[in-house]
Amino acid sequence: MQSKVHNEDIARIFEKMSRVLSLKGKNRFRILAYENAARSIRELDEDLAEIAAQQKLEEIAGIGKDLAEKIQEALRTGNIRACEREGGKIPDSLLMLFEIRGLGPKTISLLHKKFHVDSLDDLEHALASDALGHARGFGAKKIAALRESLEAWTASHQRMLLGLALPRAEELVARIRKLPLIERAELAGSLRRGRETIGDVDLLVVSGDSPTALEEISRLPEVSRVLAVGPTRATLLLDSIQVDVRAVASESFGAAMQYFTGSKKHNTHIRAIARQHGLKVNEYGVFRGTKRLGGAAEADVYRLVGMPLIPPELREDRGEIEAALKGKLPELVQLSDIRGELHAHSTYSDGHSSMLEMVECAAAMGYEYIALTDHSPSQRIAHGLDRVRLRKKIKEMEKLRKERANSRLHLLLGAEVDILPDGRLDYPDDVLAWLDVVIAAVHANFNQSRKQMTDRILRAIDCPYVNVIAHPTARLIGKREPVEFDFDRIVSAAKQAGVALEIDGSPWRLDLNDTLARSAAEAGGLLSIAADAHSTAQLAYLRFGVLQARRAWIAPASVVNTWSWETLHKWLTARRPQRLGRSMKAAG
Ligand code: DGT
Ligand code: CA
Ligand code: CA
Repeated sequence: MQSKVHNEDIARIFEKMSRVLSLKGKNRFRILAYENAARSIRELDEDLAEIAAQQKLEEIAGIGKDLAEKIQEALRTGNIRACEREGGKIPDSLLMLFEIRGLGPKTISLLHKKFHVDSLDDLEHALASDALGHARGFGAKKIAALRESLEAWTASHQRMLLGLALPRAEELVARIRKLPLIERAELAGSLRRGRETIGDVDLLVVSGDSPTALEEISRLPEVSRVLAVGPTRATLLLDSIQVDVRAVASESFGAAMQYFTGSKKHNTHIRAIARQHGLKVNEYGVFRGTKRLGGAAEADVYRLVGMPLIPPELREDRGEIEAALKGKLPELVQLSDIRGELHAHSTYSDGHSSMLEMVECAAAMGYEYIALTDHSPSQRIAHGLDRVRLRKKIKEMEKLRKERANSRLHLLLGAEVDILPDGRLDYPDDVLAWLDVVIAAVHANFNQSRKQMTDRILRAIDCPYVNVIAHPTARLIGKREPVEFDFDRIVSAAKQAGVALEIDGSPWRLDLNDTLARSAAEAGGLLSIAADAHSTAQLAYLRFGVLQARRAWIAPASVVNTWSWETLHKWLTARRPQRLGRSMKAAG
């Protein structure tokens, strides 16, 4: 039987096709069609198989009759014959060169034909030697830029985003738990600690018959390749995600969880403390000499070395062990503390779900409030709203409020407003006054000097309508470096003004990151944990924000969206001239 074909598999086939066609110098529109199809498949939240079953493939942006048929074929057979034929003898390793920023089809062709560059490794060698130096189009500057692109690519591709890996890993664990031979299955490693990127997934299982259980796990349809399988350990691939599965004995399960959750530095420190007590801690248990003192539960390990269980997100040896020994572990914010969402998009700007859909989903999640914060006009590609379209959105929101008068969910009219290069906001004050929630963000001109950027954000914080600075450093993990500014000054100004700094839960952002969020909270600043959702499904990104907040030692009290509606409402309106709700009439 054909194992399950994922959206990403099909997106890759189309992406490959666009690259093959461009290398061959084929028709630009065909190339674009495949490129667009790959992109729009990657943006889907629903399974292509489900969409196909409902005969709705052609409703996807960029998918016509021809591509819909190709998707059907891929879903049935796992590949597309026409694409394989077209790809023919072109090695995948050559196509990988398209991943490198600054390399297009012409340069790749040239590298291939003249310098026999067929892979990233070849490229690295070519860039290191001076072979290219004499060729046209390869000046010193270009070569330096390519070296940098290659390095960036390598760094980001050795690790994978938590937000993409965690749901896949959880799917696998859920499946494994259903196997009759499995008694327990849990995720460990950096994934359990909630690190923003992970090297591989670590998974522990307990079974009365480990060798057979591991064989069965290796044959699950989620598994795309088995790299190794033995009596106590299997190494598997879920697409490009590597999974280390280890079978452990029931009486060692807690010790193994402690060991394989890491981090290495945390464990080393714990073992040093154990030695001071004359104990030995390893993945099998806690021992005095040969006498085993415990290890079935993870808490055993911590108890025996004299401290309470330390939450996995803190286990980085950043002071958590000292805190635990003193009985001073922080109270950490939990997903269940979150009462609402202050950063979400609708189809008014670049979201994929309508306002109504977003609102219904937020209500189903049990939220007390949601702000729909579509973009301001400077974000043209994201369909930022001008006054006219903002008025239309306000009308629709008023209608929704009336229809849902009995719901406990408060609908807030928001906007994610660009902070322009000089620090002014992208809406004038009279428009800002229409809004219940203003989140301000840097979306362009990232390369300003540290001083310019600091002044720019300080000015935005000064604006009395601003409630939150969204994704303050504007980084995209592996793609865009954080912007530079005087973080301490921003934190202190935000604190003074009562402006929250965001922890954006989008897997590509996670911004503020754990260390910055921790120093903001330690300085007494307010934080907002947000999903930055562009669809109903993405409202769940909030959990990745919560994980970062926990890694940042953050307590619920400093997170504005753990507050009750009454408290939040007071905070939102504290700085501004008008009262909340008045805005509606003014805009009418
Ligand atoms: P990753 O996969 O790079 O994102 O990071 P981790 O922390 O998941 O590291 P990984 O997968 O190499 O190993 C999982 C955990 O197992 C790690 O956090 C600590 C533990 N561990 C693995 N190898 C060693 C080791 O040689 N010494 C010690 N003390 N612990 C180890
Ligand atoms: Ca790992
Ligand atoms: Ca591992």
